[in-house]
Amino acid sequence: MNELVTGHYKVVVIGAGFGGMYALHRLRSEGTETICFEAGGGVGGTWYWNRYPGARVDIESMQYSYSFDEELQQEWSWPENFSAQPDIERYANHVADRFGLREDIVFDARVNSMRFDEGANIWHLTTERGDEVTAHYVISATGSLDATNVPGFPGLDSFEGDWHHTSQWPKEGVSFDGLRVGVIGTGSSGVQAIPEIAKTASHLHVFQRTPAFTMPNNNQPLDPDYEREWKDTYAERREAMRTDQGLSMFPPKYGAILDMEPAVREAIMEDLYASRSGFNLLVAFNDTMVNAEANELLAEFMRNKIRSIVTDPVVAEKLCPRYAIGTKRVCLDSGYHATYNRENVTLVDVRESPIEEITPRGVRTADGEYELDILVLATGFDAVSGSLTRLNVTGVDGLDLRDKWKDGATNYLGMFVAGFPNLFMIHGPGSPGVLAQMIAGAEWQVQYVLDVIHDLDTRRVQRIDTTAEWENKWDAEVQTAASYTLFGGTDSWYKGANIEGKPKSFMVYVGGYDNYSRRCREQVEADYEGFVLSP
Ligand code: NA7
Repeated sequence: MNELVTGHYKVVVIGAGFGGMYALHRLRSEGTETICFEAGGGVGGTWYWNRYPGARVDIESMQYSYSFDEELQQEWSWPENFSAQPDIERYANHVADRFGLREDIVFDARVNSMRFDEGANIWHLTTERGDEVTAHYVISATGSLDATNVPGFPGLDSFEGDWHHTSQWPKEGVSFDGLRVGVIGTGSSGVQAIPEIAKTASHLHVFQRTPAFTMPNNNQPLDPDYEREWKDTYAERREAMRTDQGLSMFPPKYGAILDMEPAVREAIMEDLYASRSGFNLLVAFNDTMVNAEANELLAEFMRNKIRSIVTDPVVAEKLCPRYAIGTKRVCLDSGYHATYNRENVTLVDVRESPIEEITPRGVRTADGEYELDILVLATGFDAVSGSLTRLNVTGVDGLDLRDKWKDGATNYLGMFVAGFPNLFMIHGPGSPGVLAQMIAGAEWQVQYVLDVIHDLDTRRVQRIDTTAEWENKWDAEVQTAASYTLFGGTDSWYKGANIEGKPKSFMVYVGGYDNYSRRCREQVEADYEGFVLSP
């Protein structure tokens, strides 16, 4: 759709990633007047933007896909167990075409303001390219990892080579052939990109501030028998996922690691490390995320793996993370640590010698200047809340969402914000979002939001809001759930600690999707306890 859009819609959806596409599909199927604004030039959201080399999903593709349409899940074939970005983008495009979604998606249309009209109970939305619409309801499906974090390195603009952030990767690709490359950042994006870049760069310098725990994905082409097994029993498997804490299916759990004889636990860990996904290790035991001693057993097992792979013992120690495993997002990799055995790869510890500036010729740390032809920033995101605050949202009494959230992204049930009526967040702060299988989570939340909208229609309610009191109660539940785990002890993007000046408050509900979905339903069933409904 190219022409500028004006007019009134019952529901405006923001974002055509997996959450937004599903919301749009459901709304269109039931004949609701709706439209979707998408900042990118195509569908896929996070999977549209993050097209850096090596970008790959960390949940098996047979799971990380839509469950809402049996024909769709039967007809689609994934090439690998853990599909790469181009295949996930291809899938997103297939879904958009198959369900005719493009008709109602406005591409290259970044929403740049949203204002609530209290008299009329409608939202006014504008986009950067000039669309102006009103909507009774807004579903924001803007993603958890959307607002790019470019740290304010002095001198970045003076760099004479090209630089790219992994989440805004040029569509035409980037050649590293014979170039001196620098990568800053060793989270999931860096860990995935580094082995790929090292293959063709003349030299790669990796600027690491905090090493990541990363496990092998043991990726393989999808075995047709395995695919058949899944497809023959998709319905049961999806049902099992829906009742799982993380909306995922992992191999059986083994109980408490602390109760095990050393030889037994070593054998289990070795088995899982070599399994279809090393990630299985992270969820195998019921005490590793709640007990520091248990966590350390798993962490040390992983450190020993690094020591066994990386031949230079000094480099190996620098690559060993010291925080509790799992409290920062664990990465899944394809040969990450072995990359440091290559002649053309050098690890620079910028915790030891911080980056002082970017110069026209490269990166200067406290140790000296590293000359580079090209620079890659794998420095992450203003995660979870950043994609919402940058929409410029103004609620009741002219309240700016940025001001509202200056001390923390308070919300109710991870979907509602007091003073911002008729706005529903998909994967918002306070929901399990990034710690559950995100496509399944979006399907659940969209269903919930549509049920609420239907119910409001039946009750002839015009406006749904919540209160600061209930936001505080929900925040207490979110923080209490986190306090039973080791998450809170580490500075991570889960609690906003990666962005200077962002309030540190844990933004993800870690009590499990089973509890989360029950709590969301309970509050509606208790005659909308915690909500303010206005006729
Ligand atoms: P992450 O996980 O936030 O990683 C960003 C990395 O960049 C991390 O290693 C940071 O170190 C590093 N970083 C950030 N700012 C700086 C500065 N100023 N100097 C040096 N290093 C810096 O983002 P990703 O894109 O890798 O992954 C995001 C999610 O995508 C991931 O969790 C998966 O869910 C998929 P730090 O740890 O802050 O010391």
